[in-house]
This record gives sequence, C-alpha cells and structure tokens, in this order.
Amino acid sequence: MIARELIPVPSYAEEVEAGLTGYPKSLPAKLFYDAAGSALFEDITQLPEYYLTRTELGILQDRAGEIAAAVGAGVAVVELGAGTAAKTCTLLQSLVKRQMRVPYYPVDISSSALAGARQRVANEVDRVSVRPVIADFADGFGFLSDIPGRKLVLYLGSSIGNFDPATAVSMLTDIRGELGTGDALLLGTDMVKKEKILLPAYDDAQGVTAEFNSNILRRMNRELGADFDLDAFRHVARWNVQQSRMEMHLKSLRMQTVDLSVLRLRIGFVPGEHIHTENSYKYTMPAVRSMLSGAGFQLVQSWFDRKKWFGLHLARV
Ligand code: AVJ
Repeated sequence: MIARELIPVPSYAEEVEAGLTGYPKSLPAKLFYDAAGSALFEDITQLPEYYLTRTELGILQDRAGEIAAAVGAGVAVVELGAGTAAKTCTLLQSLVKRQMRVPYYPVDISSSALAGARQRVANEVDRVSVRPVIADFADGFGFLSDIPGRKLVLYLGSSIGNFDPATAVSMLTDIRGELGTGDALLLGTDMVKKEKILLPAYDDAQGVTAEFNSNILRRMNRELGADFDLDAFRHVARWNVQQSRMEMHLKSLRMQTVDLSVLRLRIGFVPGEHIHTENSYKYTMPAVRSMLSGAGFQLVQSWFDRKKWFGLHLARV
C-alpha cells in the first residue's frame, strides 16, 4: 500500500494541459466548479428539466423514516460533497428520533458551502452536532477513519455518475477501506430512462446548462490567460446508449487557435472538433449491484421515486 501523501495530485494547470493536448480533447468535469460554476450548478438544480435534485429530495422526504429504520440507531452521519446540506435535513430528522444526538460531518472542498451547511442544519434540526470537514477527495478518504463510532456515509446527488465504472468501483473501494463492520453507505444514482427526458435535463431551454458548460472556457481565460472566444464554441449534450451516459461537449464552430499564455501553449481546433467536458453515467439495478459488490459492499435496500427515475441504495460493509 502506497501512503496517500506520496501520490501527487495534479494542479488545475496540469489537468488543463493534459486534457487539451490529448486526443480527443477533454477536460475533467470537476474543473466546472469555480465560484461561478458552483453558482450555475445551483441554478441547474432549480430548472424544470433537471429532475435529479428534486426527485432525490422527494425520495428522501417520503422514505426518511424507512431509511432510518434500515440504518438502525447509533450512527454518525458523514456526507461526502455535502455542499450546503440542502437534502440532508429530513434524513437527520428521522435519525434523531432513534438516538439522543446525531453527529453530522458534512465533508466538502468549499468552506463557504460548509458554513451554509452548519447554518441550515442548526436552523432546521435539533440534537444534531455539526462537525464540518474540509477535504479534497483527490487526497483520499483517510479522514473517515478519524471519525469515531458507527458511520453512515452519504454520497448523494448522482455525484458518482461523473466517474467511469472502473473509477467508481475503485473510489468506493477506497471508501470501503476506511470503514468497519456495521458501517453503511447511502448512494444516490440517476437511473437509465428515455432519451427524451435525459437530453433536456442536460440542454435546458433557458441555456443555463450551456452557460455552465462554457464557464469552463471562461475559467481558463481568467486563470490561465487563455483567449477562448466563447461564441466560437457550442454546447452539445448527447446520450451515449452503449456507455449508458449523458455526455457534454463544447464544439468548435470554426477553425481556430487558442492561446493559453500561462501554460505557454497554443491549441488548434478544426471545425466541428469537440472538447469532451463531462460524463454523467445512468444506472440500471444490475450496474448498481455490480458496482457495490465490486467495491466490497452488500446492497441492503433500494428506494425509488414512482417513475424509478432516481435510486437511493443502502449498502453495508
Ligand atoms: C453534479 C455530476 C450530478 O451529472 O447531473 C448537471 C452535473 N452537469 N448538469 C450531473 C451536471 C450538467 C451533475 N452532477
């Protein structure tokens, strides 16, 4: 086992350089989330076409009691990528009915989001002790073993969907490695559904998702002294049925070269060339089962909305 401190984490500039000099061109989806991108994602979650957030929240609200019963009393809740904990309060409410206090550890890379999480939980639920953890998952999940007691790890919002199946299994395996007997995972996954529902969710009428996608160019202009012409790229969303994923791309509308002065790099684009910016995997139950068992978890129970658009899966170590 290699100590995680010895694995270097690539910088923003290194990730951009690797992505734009590769073929086909791509950028990792996590680069969306500067301050502007995070705000745009919040806007996406409110769009009529983007069913994911409200569907998952609906399941949590309708089934919090059942989920808490299946989890059992005496847990600390650790939420990976908690943000401002918008979806967590109903579940915390059901858990406090079964134990005196619930320690709640929201984990996020953003300290401002964690301040929001603390405030929201303090306002909405009694007998929850909020202990924010600032962590970047690129550094591993070592922080989990520092948290005492039996743990329920929440990984909601279909965040797992950004990872290809092999990477998702290896990440869940890393999480599993920091957990012990009796610990549990509640995983949110977006399920496979008709293309006519999926496409608008990633290409909304107001153009907010297009704006979110092209913000990745704006960020390189600002942080890397690049000269991307935002009007020379178009947002493309497509359903890749073979790979079971929604994809987002930025399509070059003409022949052009872009200068990234901080990287001392010039990148040429032919007309129609794409930068692949995101994969968002959609799951079937067999895929969920194989992902969880591949990582050493046992599926206990799944909950869905009425249309089976979104799933919440409780698994045990
Ligand atoms: C935050 C990764 C769950 O894949 O649906 C929203 C990001 N991309 N619209 C998703 C996203 C385009 C979102 N996740």
